[in-house]
Amino acid sequence: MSEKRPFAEAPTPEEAAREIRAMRTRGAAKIGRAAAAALGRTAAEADTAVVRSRLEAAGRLLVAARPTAVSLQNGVNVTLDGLHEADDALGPAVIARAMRYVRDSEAARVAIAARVAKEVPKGATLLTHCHSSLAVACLVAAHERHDGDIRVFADETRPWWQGHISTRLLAAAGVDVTLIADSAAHFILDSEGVDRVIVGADTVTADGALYNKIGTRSVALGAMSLDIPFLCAAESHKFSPYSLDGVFPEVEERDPREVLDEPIDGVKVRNPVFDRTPPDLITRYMTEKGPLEPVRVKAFIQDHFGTREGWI
Ligand code: RUB
Repeated sequence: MSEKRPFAEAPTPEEAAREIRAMRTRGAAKIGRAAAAALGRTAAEADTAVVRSRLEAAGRLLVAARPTAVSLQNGVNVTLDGLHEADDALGPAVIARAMRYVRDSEAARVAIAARVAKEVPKGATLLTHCHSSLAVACLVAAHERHDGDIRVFADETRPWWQGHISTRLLAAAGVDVTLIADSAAHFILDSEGVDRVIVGADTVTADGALYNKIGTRSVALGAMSLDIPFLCAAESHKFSPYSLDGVFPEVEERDPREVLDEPIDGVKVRNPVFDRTPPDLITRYMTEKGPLEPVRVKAFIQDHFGTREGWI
C-alpha cells in the first residue's frame, strides 16, 4: 500500500459492500479487511466538511452487507472508533486505524498459523471444513514444519463448494489433500484416524460458542464423539464484543436456488449458511494472543475491546 496515497487502490464502500453481498469478497477475515480499507479510502478522499457523514453512512452500509461475520462489524468499528475526533483530525485518524486493522489482521494470521503448526504432530491427519484463509495458512504451516509429513481431508462445503478453494490452495502448496463430501466427514474422522479438526471462525461469542459455515457443528459433534480435538483458528477481530450486551449474530439464510436451481413441485428449500457450535464441542480457540479455552472467551473479549463508545 502506498504511504503517500493510502487505500487509493481499495474499492469504495459501495463497491466493497456489493462485492461482499455477491460473495466475490468472502471469508470473514477478508471481509473485515475490505471494510477497513474501504473506510480508509473514504477518509482519504472526502473533504473535511463531509468526511464525518460520509464515513458514518459508509460504515452502516458495510455492516449491513453480510450479517454473520463479526469481523465486518469490528472492521468498521475499530476503524471508525465512534468517529470521536474533531473534523480536521478525523480523516488522518481513520486512515491510521484502517491501516492498523489490516496490518494486525495479517500479522495475526502468520502468528496463529505458527502456533497451530506447533500443535500438530508429525505424521498427523487433519480435517477442515469450508474455506478459511486462516485454517489453510495453519495447514500449510504444519506441512512446512513437518517436511510434508501431514495429510489433510477437506469437506466440499455445499452449496458454495468453498472446499474446492481450500483443496486447490493446499495442493498448490504441496500438501497431501483429499476432498470429501460433507456427509463423509464422520466416516473419515473415524476410519482415517484423524488427529485434529481445524476450522476458521466467522464469530466467536462471549458464551464461548462459534458461528461458522454451515456443517461446522456436525463436524464438531463427530469429532467430540471420537475424542478428536476440535481447534478453531480465530484472530481477535473474530470475537464479538456485542455479545457481551446480549447481541448474537443473525444466521444468514441465502437464496434457496443455491441448493436447488430447478424447483421441484411441492418441495420447500431452506439454505441457512452458518451454524452455531456450542462451547462444549470446542477444544480450543487459537488466537494471536495464545490458545484460549471456550470458558475464557468472555474475559478475553472484555480485555481486548475497550469502551466501544459510539460504535455501530
Ligand atoms: C466462510 C467461512 C469461513 C470463515 C473463516 O464463509 O465460514 O470458515 O469465514 O474464514 P463464506 P477466514 O464463504 O460464506 O464467507 O479464516 O478466511 O476468515
